[in-house]
Order: sequence, then structure tokens, then C-alpha cells
Amino acid sequence: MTTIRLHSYFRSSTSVRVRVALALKGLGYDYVAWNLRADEHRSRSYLDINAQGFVPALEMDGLVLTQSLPIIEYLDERFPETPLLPADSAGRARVRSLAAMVASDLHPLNNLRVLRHLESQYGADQASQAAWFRHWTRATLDPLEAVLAQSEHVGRFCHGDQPGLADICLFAQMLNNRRFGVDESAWPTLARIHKACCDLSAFDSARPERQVDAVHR
Ligand SMILES: N[C@@H](CCC(=O)N[C@@H](CS)C(=O)NCC(=O)O)C(=O)O
Repeated sequence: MTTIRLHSYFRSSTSVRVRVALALKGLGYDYVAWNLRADEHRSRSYLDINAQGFVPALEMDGLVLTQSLPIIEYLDERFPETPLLPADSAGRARVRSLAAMVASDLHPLNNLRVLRHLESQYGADQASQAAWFRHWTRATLDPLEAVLAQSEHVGRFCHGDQPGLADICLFAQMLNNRRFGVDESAWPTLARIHKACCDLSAFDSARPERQVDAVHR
């Protein structure tokens, strides 16, 4: 069995995504913590691992993999049991589209470096940053709720009754939402799917508070 090393930060939602995928695949790994609040991800030693200075990064098979969604797809191809994408092309396109709504359109606007830039360049205080976060979260989760609420493909999870890539992205985002006081009452379908994820140990084990570095608050 290959050795896997995950570079992570307990509160990072993109790290949550990869932790869930590893757990769903039943893969053990070494956890290497980088404290984003202390700017450890900007250190020379971390930039040598990921030039973008983002967690997560995953080392395995002699590779250093970056970007959470490509990492998850690599794991899915490498360990095809318990697939995280549907077997058919149309299903895969649908699930990737749902995942991209969160991963490409929502998360980047609310990343730590963006919130810090709002503060340092535009004087945005904590309350303004939280309002920014909530605004851009609603801008994606309102249409995501609309899409899922009327979709014939939705089951217990975003696509049928098995958890996959879209659920992983949604789960991680919903955890983040709670830190910023996002009102989720307009998203009953998202809340139901999030609850279904929470009920699975693979998702539960990936929660920030379950990680060894959760002491850095
Ligand atoms: N697109 C990347 C984004 C990774 C990312 O933004 N990670 C955040 C933590 S959730 C980070 O390292 N932020 C550091 C910063 O903003 O300075 C991925 O999906 O892996």
C-alpha cells in the first residue's frame, strides 16, 4: 500500500474535501499541519511543496498533487471502489458542474487571502468580511438549491443515494457557512443533503474539530 501524506489545515474547507474523499476510500494517511493563521503556508518550505501556497497538497505515488478537485479525481481513478463520480458521462458532467459551483464560483471569493486583502486594502472589519462572505455564499447556494430542489437525479445525496464529489464540496462549504453566520433556512434541500453527509462517519471524521491541529484557533 502506498504511503499518503496530506498537507492540511484543520479549518480549511478544501482540506475537508480531501479528508472526506480519503475517508470514503478507506485510506489512511500521515497528516502534516500548516497553520494558515500563522502564515506557515507562505513559508519557503511549504512553497516548495505547493508554489501557490494553498492547502491541501497530497503526496503519494512519488507525486505532489495540488488542487482539491484534481486530487479527489486522482484518488477516484487510483482507488475506483466506492466511486465518487457516476459511471455515465452525463452524470459525471452533472456532478462536476455542481461541484464547480461551489469550488470555482463560491469558495475562491471567500478564501482567507481575499478576506485579508479586503481588510488590508479596503479597511473591511470582521463584520464587513462576514457580510461579504454571506453575500457570495448566497449568490451560489440560492441557485444550487433551485437546481437540486427540482432535479430528478437528487436522492439522499446530490446525485442518487451514494455520496460523491458534489456532496463533498457542499459539506465542506456548509461547515464554513456556520463560522460566518450564514442563514441556511432558504436551502432545505442543501440542509437535508448536508445532514445525510453528517450521518456518515467518513464525513464526520473530516470535520475541523476532529483534526490534530484543531488546537490552533
Ligand atoms: N482551488 C484550490 C484552493 C485551495 C485553497 O484556497 N485553500 C485555502 C484553504 S481552504 C488556502 O490555502 N488559503 C490560503 C490563503 O488564502 O492564504 C483547491 O481547491 O485546492
